[in-house]
Amino acid sequence: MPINLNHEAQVEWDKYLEASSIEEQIAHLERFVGVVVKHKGVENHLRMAKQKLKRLKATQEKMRQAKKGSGERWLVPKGEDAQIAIIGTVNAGKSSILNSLSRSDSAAKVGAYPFTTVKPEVGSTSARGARLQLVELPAIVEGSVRGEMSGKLVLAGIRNSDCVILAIDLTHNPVEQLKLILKELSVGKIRLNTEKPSVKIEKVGSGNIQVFNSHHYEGKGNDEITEIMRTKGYMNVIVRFHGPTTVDQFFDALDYTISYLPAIIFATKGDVKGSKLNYSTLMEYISTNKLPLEIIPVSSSNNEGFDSIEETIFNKLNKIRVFTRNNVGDISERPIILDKGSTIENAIEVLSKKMLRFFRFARVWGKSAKFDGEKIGLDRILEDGDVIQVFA
Ligand SMILES: Nc1nc2c(ncn2[C@@H]2O[C@H](COP(=O)(O)OP(=O)(O)O)[C@@H](O)[C@H]2O)c(=O)[nH]1
Ligand SMILES: [Mg+2]
Repeated sequence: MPINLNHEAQVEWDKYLEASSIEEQIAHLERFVGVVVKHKGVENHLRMAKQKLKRLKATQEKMRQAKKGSGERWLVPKGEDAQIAIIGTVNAGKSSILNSLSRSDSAAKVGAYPFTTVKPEVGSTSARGARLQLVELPAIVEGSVRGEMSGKLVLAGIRNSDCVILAIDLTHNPVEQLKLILKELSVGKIRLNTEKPSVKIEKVGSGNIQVFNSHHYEGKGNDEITEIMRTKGYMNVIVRFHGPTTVDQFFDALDYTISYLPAIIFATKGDVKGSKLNYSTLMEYISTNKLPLEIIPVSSSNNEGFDSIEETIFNKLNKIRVFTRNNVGDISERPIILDKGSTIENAIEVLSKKMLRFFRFARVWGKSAKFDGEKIGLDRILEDGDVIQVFA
């Protein structure tokens, strides 16, 4: 053990040697690399530490993959442009929604008794060419987050999706169902229709905790920010606020395990007597509590409320559909699916990387075009429904 380490680095090194788990070893090695004062005498030591760190991280990743393979066996792999999870309490009408939305014949069986769905049921539909995979997950119950009724897998299934349909049964206690689901999801670190906090955190080698734009922070200022970061174990980081941030949002920003997902409530069984009253009770609860949730009333029995619902779902995804046109003017049936704000360069990357190398110009029709067939370069931002033709 070299004796020319600075005190802080020595402490971290000792803790690394005593650590009992791979996570702890990684944490202390990372801190060691961050705090060590560099000079010729420690060069070899530092190199060795970095190599160990690399190996430990590789091992950790392997363990993580192995766990995924065994623990979450029934996660439905994403096979389409987007995956939509249908969730709700027992008998809420999830399978019926899946059936009403699905275009395939292999739709789910609907049972008139609880606990029908013990593993996901899968269907599919499309929204102007974009393929939506529908996954009905087993019911959410009190204690899902602790693992009741395969709850851990249900939550993993939700996190794996791109959008959530929340089935709420209008024939009894809709507010209780919503509260239960939101509680389980909140403890399970899933946030619905919530923007990610406007905070960027960047780990750096040294320099303690540096805060920028703290006027956006709605708590008690710089000292509080630094204090919170310290108690969470952060040492050398740059914290940058990009917009208004409450204390709760700041805590969320420090937690990388939180999932943010778009969601829509489907209020089911609207044909049943008494459902209208329950519907207004639910609406009132949502508006009084300013919940960022919209409700679509549906009836699977009467097939009501499902008109152009695929468009509504697609619009929640923050994605755009871009169609391609060939040299004889035919337009593709299937669009390329891109994140909102994508450019024509992003579209071509999906089509063919080779094409990008030989790109000369493109033409565009649709919302982003100033006129039909406008000639554009790589940086044009595309809009949903645009048609492009690429010349290479
Ligand atoms: N009247 C009526 N009954 C419905 C409707 N949707 C579902 N149900 C009934 O509610 C029960 C549970 O439906 P299901 O879709 O299996 O719920 P899941 O357990 O959430 O999948 C079944 O008896 C369905 O026939 C609806 O729109 N109207
Ligand atoms: Mg079901």
